[in-house]
Amino acid sequence: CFLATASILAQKYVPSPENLKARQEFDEARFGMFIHWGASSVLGDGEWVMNNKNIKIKDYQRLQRAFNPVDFDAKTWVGIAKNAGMKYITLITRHHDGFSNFHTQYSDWGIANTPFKRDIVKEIADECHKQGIKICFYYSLLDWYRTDYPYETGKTGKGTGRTEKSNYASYLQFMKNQLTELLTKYGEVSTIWFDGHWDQLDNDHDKTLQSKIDWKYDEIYSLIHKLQPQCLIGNNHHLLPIDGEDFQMFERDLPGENKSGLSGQEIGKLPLETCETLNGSWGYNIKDNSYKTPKELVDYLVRAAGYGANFLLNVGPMPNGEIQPEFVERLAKVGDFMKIYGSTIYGTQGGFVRPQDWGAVTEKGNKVYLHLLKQKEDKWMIKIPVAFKTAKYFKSGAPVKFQKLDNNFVVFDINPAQRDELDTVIELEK
Ligand code: JFZ
Repeated sequence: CFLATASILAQKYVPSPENLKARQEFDEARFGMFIHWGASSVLGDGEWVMNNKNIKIKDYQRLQRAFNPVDFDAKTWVGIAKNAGMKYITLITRHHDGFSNFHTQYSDWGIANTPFKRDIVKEIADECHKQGIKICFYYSLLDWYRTDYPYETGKTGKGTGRTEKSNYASYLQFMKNQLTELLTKYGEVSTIWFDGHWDQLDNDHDKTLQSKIDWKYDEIYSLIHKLQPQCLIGNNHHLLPIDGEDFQMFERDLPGENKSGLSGQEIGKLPLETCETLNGSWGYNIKDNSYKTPKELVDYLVRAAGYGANFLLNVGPMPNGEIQPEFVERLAKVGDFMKIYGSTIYGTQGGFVRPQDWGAVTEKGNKVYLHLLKQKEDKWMIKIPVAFKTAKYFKSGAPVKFQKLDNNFVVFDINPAQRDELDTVIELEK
């Protein structure tokens, strides 16, 4: 009876008015830059290298002397994101190797003790605020470095040479301390992006949140919302949103497609975000040349928008502090696309039909945008269950010939000269 009362008293999260406004702004942004960068970048073998190569903590620590990104310039990075049409940056503040990319009072394992010394999180956050783009922080729940992280129950990090037993109370306090730093010393933070929950799952396909430890999300989330009520919380747990979260993310998957084979890909009611890599890696990887083409990137962005989701596109900068030219070039091409077509993507909602093989639909106010990504026929029939008065090519404004048939079917006569190799957009006016 006491327990029942206690659980009734446990408060359900009620987002503040600032938070609801921030959700709406986030839901209008549609395109952001993910940045995986830190000590692991030095090895050029991805951000999982410590775990994958079973590098012991005492050996991995040597990266602290080696990480010296002398060519790093926050202004250049933020400029690259803005030029690509991105509205926010989600930066790794601390990944699974536990290395803090910011000045922290709670650990010696971080950027402050490299030859570089500078607080790159501060420099990027300040530059984002200056250039008017939002800054978001990725923060790993999983830690391969600290002895108090419950690695005995986790799946990864076992080869890293730890001897002490975990102590979750101590680890939780550490995370709270660092999150407090991140939310009090870096100005307005738009989202906190958690990752690592899956390290403690009993069963990857169990949607009941059966984690081997109680992460105490209620305590972590309420701390964040107390420090910055507008800050949106997301968690890469591949489950339906947990109480206290403000957006739902889909790693390497479009909402509802479940192509990654991960569990829990149902769509909840919160703003959506999907993330993908520009080549095949999150962290800098010198062997990875599988760059996505501008066309593939535009397809992904438009299809995400067709689901009503943001696209968080990742770059893994080099250890010297530069973003490699192959990334910069491709992002610039997407930026050229967004300069023309941005208004058919920003601030839109998913359209009357989910993305299809031929492309996707977005809507805004009295406008419906048909994005013909793969459609090749000049006579094109589609069912459009909304009444519309006019149809024109978005780019040129030229009218599109069409004929309305029964049952909402419409046949468009596509003029080949009006096609755009990336995305032919037809604007319907309701
Ligand atoms: C995680 C990280 O491990 C990775 O390094 C990167 O930061 C990415 C964005 O997120 O990757 C995951 C997370 C979850 C699963 C797989 C990879 N999962 O649930 O199978």
